[in-house]
Amino acid sequence: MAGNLTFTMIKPDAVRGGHIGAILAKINEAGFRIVAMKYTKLSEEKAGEFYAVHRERPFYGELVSFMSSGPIVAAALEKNNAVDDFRKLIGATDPSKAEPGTIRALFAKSIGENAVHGSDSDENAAIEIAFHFAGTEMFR
Ligand code: IDP
Ligand code: MG
Repeated sequence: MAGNLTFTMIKPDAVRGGHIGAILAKINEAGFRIVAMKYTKLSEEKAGEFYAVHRERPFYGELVSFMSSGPIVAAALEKNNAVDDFRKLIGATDPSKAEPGTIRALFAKSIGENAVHGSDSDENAAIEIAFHFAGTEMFR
């Protein structure tokens, strides 16, 4: 059975662009409920840890420095089929390939600075939520 939680970050490019409110509105309109949220900044160390699975990729250094370049909004979201439905809402990693109307098509600048993160599996959603939030910070 598909899980009902996913994890997102509004990335530094979208925060700098003033898109926090518009992105949260799209998330709510699509039927996701915010169960945890914080406005925070990742240290280089924390960004490196979060993206450790991409350690061997050529863009890892760039990704870590981008993700620690400014504040982010981190949130846990609840909806039936949350992981897949959220990936549909955000669109492809490369905004030039993202479906019209998706968050990345609307707000992303490039394949690296692509406005939002979305978990890719129920297992990773649980890991990523636990990375950012204590149980006492979640309201389900
Ligand atoms: P996803 O965010 O759509 O799941 P992943 O392949 O998991 O995409 O990559 C994680 C993040 O790494 C992307 O969201 C993006 O910020 C960055 N990234 C992915 N591919 C590239 C690339 O080719 N160049 C620069 N950054 C990239
Ligand atoms: Mg990914």
